Amino acid sequence: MLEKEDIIDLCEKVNKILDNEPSLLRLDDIYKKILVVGDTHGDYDITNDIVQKFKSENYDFMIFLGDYVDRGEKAIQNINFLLNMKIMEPKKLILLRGNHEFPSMNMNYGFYNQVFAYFKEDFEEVYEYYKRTFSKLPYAIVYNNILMLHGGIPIRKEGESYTLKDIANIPKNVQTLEELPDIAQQIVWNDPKETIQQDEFSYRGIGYFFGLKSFNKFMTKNNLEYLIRSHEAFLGGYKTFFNEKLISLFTCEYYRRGTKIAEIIDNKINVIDI
Ligand SMILES: [Mn+2]
Repeated sequence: MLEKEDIIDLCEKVNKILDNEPSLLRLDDIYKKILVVGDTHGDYDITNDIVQKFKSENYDFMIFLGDYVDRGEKAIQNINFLLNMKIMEPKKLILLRGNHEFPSMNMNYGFYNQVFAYFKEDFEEVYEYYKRTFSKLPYAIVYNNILMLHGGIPIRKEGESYTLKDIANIPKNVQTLEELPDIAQQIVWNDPKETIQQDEFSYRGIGYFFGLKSFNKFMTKNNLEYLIRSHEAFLGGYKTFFNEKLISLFTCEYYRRGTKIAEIIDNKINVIDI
């Protein structure tokens, strides 16, 4: 049985680690064997399977692309397990922020209610700790010519593309979606779309769809070749876009559309089963 004090202790320990991580991380190429994981949305069982695979097959590094809570039933277990892993392996695990690591989402998609059901009279205090920890998660990571983030590349409506430096300059500790700068909102919400060239407003009501031209412009400007992202549940657990330069992964069972992860070995990306 978890107590309020356990969550406070867990979050405070993780916060100390996350406070040293910038909004944009750069992964050293001394790491040769990397796992990349899409949305897990409270699917603790699959997260556990992935961590076992990571250990038994001697991967060097593991990146989760966000959306740890909401939707699935075991969200408290899932996030606690990942935060514990982060404390044990701070240099081998990166947890990026997804669009569900925000209070307005948690209030509507399950996590807030799960925290209430479990912690009863302590729930507000417990939720405050999770909320603060979520605000310290980084937004993106670069490994050689591969960029990884939750939703999509950010679109600048006028002038030049955003740069990696702009991503690096996103302030940390912003707790709500409403206070988040546009570039960071887009990173956690945007989606690729093959049938447009540039970009258009998203049906989601927040963020944009981006097409091939906008994608190429951003990638060229930043000397990048591949983008690995999550955020959408495609049949089979993954989908590629833009001549296979964008790989979209989804890793939880919630929608029953299939689960996939990716491995990067010697800078080559393979989509694999889990
Ligand atoms: Mn998402």
